[in-house]
Amino acid sequence: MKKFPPGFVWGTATSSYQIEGAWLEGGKGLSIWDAFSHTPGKIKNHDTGDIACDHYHRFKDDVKMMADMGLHAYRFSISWPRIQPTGVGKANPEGIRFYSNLIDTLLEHNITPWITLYHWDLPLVLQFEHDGWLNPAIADYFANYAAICFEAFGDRVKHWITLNEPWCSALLGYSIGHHPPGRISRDDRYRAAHNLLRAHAFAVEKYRSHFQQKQKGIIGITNNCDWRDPLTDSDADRAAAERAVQFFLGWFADPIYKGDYPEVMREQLGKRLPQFTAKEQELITGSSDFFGLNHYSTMYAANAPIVENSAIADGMWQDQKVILSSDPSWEKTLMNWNIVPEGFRRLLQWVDQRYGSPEIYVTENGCSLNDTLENGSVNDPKRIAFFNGYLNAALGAIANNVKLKGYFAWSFMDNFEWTEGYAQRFGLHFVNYKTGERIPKASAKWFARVIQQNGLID
Ligand code: PNW
Repeated sequence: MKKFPPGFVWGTATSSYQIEGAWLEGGKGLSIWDAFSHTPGKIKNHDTGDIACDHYHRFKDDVKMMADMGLHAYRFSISWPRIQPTGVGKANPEGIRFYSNLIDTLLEHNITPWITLYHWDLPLVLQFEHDGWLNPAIADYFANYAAICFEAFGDRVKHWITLNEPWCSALLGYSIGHHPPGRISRDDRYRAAHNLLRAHAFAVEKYRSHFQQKQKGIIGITNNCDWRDPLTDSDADRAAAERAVQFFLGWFADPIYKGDYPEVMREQLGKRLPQFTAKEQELITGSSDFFGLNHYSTMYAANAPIVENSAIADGMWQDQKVILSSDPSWEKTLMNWNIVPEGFRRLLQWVDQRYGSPEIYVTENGCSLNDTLENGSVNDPKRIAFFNGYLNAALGAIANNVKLKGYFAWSFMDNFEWTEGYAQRFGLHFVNYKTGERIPKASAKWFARVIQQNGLID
């Protein structure tokens, strides 16, 4: 039988900047995404998150729709500048009130809140006065902000995620400049990543020493990783694929599960890779109660001893000595991401093996398609096939003893897809951005049925 084990957590996920809107309401400060999206040329069609899905005003209806789907859990993020408008100092009561109401509404509908503390919307003041993630002091600022949240919400919230995808923050923000602060640099990604990891560790330390015993929640981090399959069976390509995954996920998960960056990164990068102090190492080792994993796609990796003249010369692949490619037979999403469910199974098993069988929660997985509203409904068979394929792959991993405990579809509804603006639709619900109306897609009904059948899939 193709059935998920009892107790499996079924949820959907979103993030603050992508859905809330209300960018100047409720005493909120500006974030780096407010500034970036208002900078001409950065976002497709000049889209911004100013209004987005207007979730700030519509959250009660959204929670009702989640309840209609039978969701067990909802993963959302808190906008740091809604809580601390300048990133430091006293909490903004209106910000606290908004999330407090959201949490209460979820609990009234028996939906468990999973909170991400940082999904990329850094208070702008921390960027321009303090140099964002390049400043070591940010780890303390983040821990202080986290403590405000534990204090205000921890009586009702038992599932915490410190950071969403620090790989994206470091690489897209400080290496290729696609995300704010828009830096293009060879080494800043490693420095930003280092402070992201320190910030995570400091926040977890705060939770464990002041809140966890009383509040009895769990805390972890969510990392993202695409899978890398060797292009050929050669030893060199196999080693390249392994190296690529270590540079992707090992970069962030090795420090947490093993106390330091992967050996292969140290070998390739030498002094370019920062060092943890002994005290930091102690804090970071074992700093996640579960393994949060976001996964979207797969590519081939081939060994590339010299890639200085390569077309993919953003530096990251040069550091890895890897060249990526796709199989022409793979189907693609609207983001041009390859649909390869088998890669998901392999990744889950890789995590299981490398990190000693941790409990894994897939906190994002999904696809963007060219959805259209026709006669009041949205038919998205390709998304249903996507979920069906990836969930079957997940079942394959579970059959191999991987401790996968939950799955959050990305996303509850169409939303602001970063530099792509509203040109991408990842949602289970179609959003009409003119009227704000949400319409369940066929995939939402399919997903609801899976939950209703206690995790039985086709
Ligand atoms: C994730 N990549 O971003 C984010 O957590 C979401 O906010 C986002 O909407 C979703 O995935 C879809 O993009 C990613 O380049 C951005 O591998 C880039 C990558 C992966 C995830």
